[in-house]
Amino acid sequence: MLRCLIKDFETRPSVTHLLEHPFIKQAHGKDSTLRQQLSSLIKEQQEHGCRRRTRHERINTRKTLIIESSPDDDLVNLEALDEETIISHLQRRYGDLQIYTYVGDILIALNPFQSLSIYTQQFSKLYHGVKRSENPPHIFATADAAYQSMVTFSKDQCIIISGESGAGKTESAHLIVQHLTFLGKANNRTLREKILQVNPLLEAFGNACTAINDNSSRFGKYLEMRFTPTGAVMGAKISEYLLEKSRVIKQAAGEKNFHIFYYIYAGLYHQEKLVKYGLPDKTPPRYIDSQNGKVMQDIVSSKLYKEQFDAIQDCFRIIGFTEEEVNSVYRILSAILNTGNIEFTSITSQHQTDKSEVPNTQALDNSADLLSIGSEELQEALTSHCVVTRGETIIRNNTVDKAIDVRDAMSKALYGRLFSWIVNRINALLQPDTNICAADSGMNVGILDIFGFENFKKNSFEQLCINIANEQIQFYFNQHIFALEQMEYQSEGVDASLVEYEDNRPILDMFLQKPMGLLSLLDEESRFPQATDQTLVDKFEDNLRCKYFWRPKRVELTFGIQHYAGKVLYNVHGFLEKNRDTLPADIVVVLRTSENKLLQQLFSSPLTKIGGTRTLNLTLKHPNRTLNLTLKHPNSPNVDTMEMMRHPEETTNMRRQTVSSYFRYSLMDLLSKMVVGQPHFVRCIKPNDDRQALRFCKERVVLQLRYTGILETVNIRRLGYSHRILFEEFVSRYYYLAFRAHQMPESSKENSKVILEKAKLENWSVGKTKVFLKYYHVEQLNLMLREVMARVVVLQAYTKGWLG
Ligand code: AD9
Ligand code: MG
Repeated sequence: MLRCLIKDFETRPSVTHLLEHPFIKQAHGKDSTLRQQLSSLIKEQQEHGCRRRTRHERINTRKTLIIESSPDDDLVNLEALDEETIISHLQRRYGDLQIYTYVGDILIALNPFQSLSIYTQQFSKLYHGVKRSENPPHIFATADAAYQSMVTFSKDQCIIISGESGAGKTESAHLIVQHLTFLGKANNRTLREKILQVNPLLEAFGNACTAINDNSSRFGKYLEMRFTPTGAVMGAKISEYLLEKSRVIKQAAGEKNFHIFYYIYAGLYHQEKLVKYGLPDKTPPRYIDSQNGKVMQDIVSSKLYKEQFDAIQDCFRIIGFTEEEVNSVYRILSAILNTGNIEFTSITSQHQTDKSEVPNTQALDNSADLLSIGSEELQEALTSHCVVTRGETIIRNNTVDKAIDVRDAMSKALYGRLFSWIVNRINALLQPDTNICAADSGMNVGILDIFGFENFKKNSFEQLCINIANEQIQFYFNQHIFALEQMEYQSEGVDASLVEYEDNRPILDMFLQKPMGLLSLLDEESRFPQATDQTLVDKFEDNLRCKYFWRPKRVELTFGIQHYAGKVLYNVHGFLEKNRDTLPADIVVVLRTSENKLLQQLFSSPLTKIGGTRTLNLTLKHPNRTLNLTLKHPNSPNVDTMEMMRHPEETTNMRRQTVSSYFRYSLMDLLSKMVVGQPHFVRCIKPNDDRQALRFCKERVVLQLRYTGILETVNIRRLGYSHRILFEEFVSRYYYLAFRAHQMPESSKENSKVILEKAKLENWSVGKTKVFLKYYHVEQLNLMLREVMARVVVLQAYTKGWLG
């Protein structure tokens, strides 16, 4: 028992829960060494917990860290709040390499486009359980705020990182995980190391070089880190969203395939194992050679790719994948590359027209061998298909074009399923250890890092999905910062100036509404075999009559959308096929015959059923805000069918599940995960489009500040109350600050005021049922509470005679 108490002291900054500890209540303990340990820990906590060293003391003791916090760390403290002042302020800070700035409790992160030495362990120590104003703004401070809030109030937290492509979301997510693993200092070092390997591994498979970002996330990721009630990290879980599978088979000019393909090709080349994996060593496989041969030299001569390959091997090993599993992964990746090299030619005979065949079977044989399936069966499934009419099965030939489509569909399916399998496997390997703590007694910090808003020269279905997801995140931000705020002030009769903001709900409705939203129209058109790109864009034009949609006059097959982040032109070429995302049943049947265990798993799921048409109501419940907001997206799929819908393309025998309906569901699923936690926002900003260090392009920054609502946020954070707590909760949480421990005062407005006055806070307000606080009040109250509690514990320890 004593040992457990000591662990609590070490891991948990707040000592509140210790008062309820049976050990404190009925002191007994025979082990004198442990008692001594406890007594010194209590003393230590007394020194560091009750009176932390001031900022100057710390700076003096750590001469290497020349860091200063100042009032202008927070835009809310600026005297003038006009756009020009805010921009100049951010520009000056950026010039001083102060890339982080607060807007109240929101963190703005300007991409430095250079390595900074502010993420070392020394900094981790500095941003650990201290008042935010003691240090300059930092991504670690946001992670620390989420962690402290989770531990103190035993509530789930959620860190939402947003910003356009290349703004720094993924880097920020890494840094948050790094700091959280530091804070959640589990005794289990291995677990910490495993968690740190997750991001690099997933990025190898899910990131790629685009025209905007060399390491662009091509999937959305929600990483939940799980902690014990005392704040020790105990596991992690990833949810992935909408991997851009089409990249496997084709990349836009100047872009590349997923990183892993280059890593594996370079790695196997240097290990002289290309032959073992059936890969050609003169010209690289077509899927990774978008520049017709030029890439070969880059891949094999790049030290980076080879090093990354070694690093990925380490990631697999540290996380706990078996050698057999890793080998299977390499075999499937090599099989995909070989599949891409399968060519078809057309043969016409008297009886059969437009039949395709594989003239050179080398790539086909390699692919079949790597997948442990029969080469002839694979060829059959690529060049023909079964049709069942009136109970009879007829075999029809595939044309060359059709065979190419089937080949590419197979590659995409293989990669998509492999990716999902890797995620599931990581989740299994990082599952919380229920020996440490019952699975349901832990708490989470979730970190959201999705693909950022994109606007290329040519935008397709993938950009549309990415940008809709960003609309949804922006909507969620608006709900928290503005809408809930305004509604609640009104209902509680609290005076606060209402702030105007750009509500993007109409745009989101235009996409998601049923039956006339853009995604529904796309689904409807995808069901007609005769539909073409032209009929699709005409359908959009006929039905989407709102100011956010337009059809440019002289540009064929194109439509424009006025997104919250700017205008984007989309080319509908290939929309229907991408949305249908069909994988012929013949291919599934062949792949299921594989002798490879991993492949069997990937294709073993039974044919899936489409989700129900129940309405999914989401309720935004902020821990401190009990006002509920219901987001209705009619006819969203039934929650229970979520797992079954992971692979929409298999629904051959039933109503077909399209990518867009799966995507719509994924968005709902993501939101439902996010709304259970208390949100913390990080807004990443890209200071220039040339990825240049220290270049601050005013126009680009202003634009991002405008469309993300940061300018309005400055106002509302200054004038408004970011925290509102029911009297009941407030009094029970903070009564120690004004009453004696045994008093248990009544949960009333009056007693809430007594506590606030006693704490000497200013500018708060009380409504009909709640206390309204500024973002900095909560921090001050918690710090005071921690100090008081530490004193109580020490006092009790003295009373029980442990320290005497
Ligand atoms: V995308 O939507 O996935 O295309 P992100 O994730 O917003 O995008 P990312 O984190 O990948 O952008 O950052 C782009 C590049 O900016 C990185 O590869 C780094 O070179 C650079 N970057 C971003 N943040 C930092 C940082 N804190 N320190 C140093 C950074 N470099
Ligand atoms: Mg990213």
